[in-house]
Amino acid sequence: MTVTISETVSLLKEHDKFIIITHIRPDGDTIGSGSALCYALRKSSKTAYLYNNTQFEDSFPWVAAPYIAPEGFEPEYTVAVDLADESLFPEGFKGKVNLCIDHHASNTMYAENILLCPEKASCGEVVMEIVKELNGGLDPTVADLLYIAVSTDTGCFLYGNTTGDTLRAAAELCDAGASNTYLNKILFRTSSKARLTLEAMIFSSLRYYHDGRTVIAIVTKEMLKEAGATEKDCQDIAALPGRVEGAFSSAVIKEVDENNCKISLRTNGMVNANKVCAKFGGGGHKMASGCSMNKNCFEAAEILANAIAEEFE
Ligand SMILES: [Mn+2]
Repeated sequence: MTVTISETVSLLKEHDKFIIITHIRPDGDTIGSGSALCYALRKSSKTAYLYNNTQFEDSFPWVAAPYIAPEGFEPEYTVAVDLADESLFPEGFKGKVNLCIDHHASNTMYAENILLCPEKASCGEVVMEIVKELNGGLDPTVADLLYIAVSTDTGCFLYGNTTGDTLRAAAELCDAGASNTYLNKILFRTSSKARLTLEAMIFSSLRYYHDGRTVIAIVTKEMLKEAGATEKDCQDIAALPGRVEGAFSSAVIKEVDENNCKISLRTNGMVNANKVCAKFGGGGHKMASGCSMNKNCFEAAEILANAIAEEFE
């Protein structure tokens, strides 16, 4: 059943012993939204915890830490945040979801009650409205958690999902005491040494095709080893080669093993990324798609560049 913000707040007031679940490969939105909701429920004298998502350690572990459920906690009411479908449930989670709070238009309506706001750039903006009604306002702690959610889902307000409403929500969080300068620095202007070493290696070995309109980066296992990079250091590397001026299409080809690689293709829309990747059994969206090839990375780069050229208008 679809519920409104007020009905969601009533459901939260009527129940207790909450467990809040976040999606697999958790991002700042699911973690910030879940932690903020947990904090707000505790502030209104409820018992609330975050389900112990085994992947919290890969993504802002310091945000979720104060809220993780102890072993043996027996919840009575389950809330999912920023979680569009059951295949994204965190590892080990079984059971039904009483309430889902989300902003993905693709939500499969798996929950008993759903508050869905697809017009919002982040789930954090939906949770913010709930917190205001539940607690009668925002305090600096919850404002920080919600700022993490809103800012990360919009790439620090750079992505196309950012609207005037998003910026107004962020402004309200700053007014409520969110440490925006500090959070922007640690979320968007700080990288591990391994990540920066890897970026330097990627930028210094870019391959240019079609007068620079196509830019391809190759990431081998050897490079990862040399940089000391783990999976965590590879987040969003697909966006790096597209920063080159004049690039219409950009790809990162990541070595899986000697004769197998994974490809992430991004375009400015002039080339249909989905069509290119479909040629190799992959797909996605017009401006961002992926596929695999049973080739070594260097062969794959040539094949991909040719496939992109076939799609030029
Ligand atoms: Mn989100």
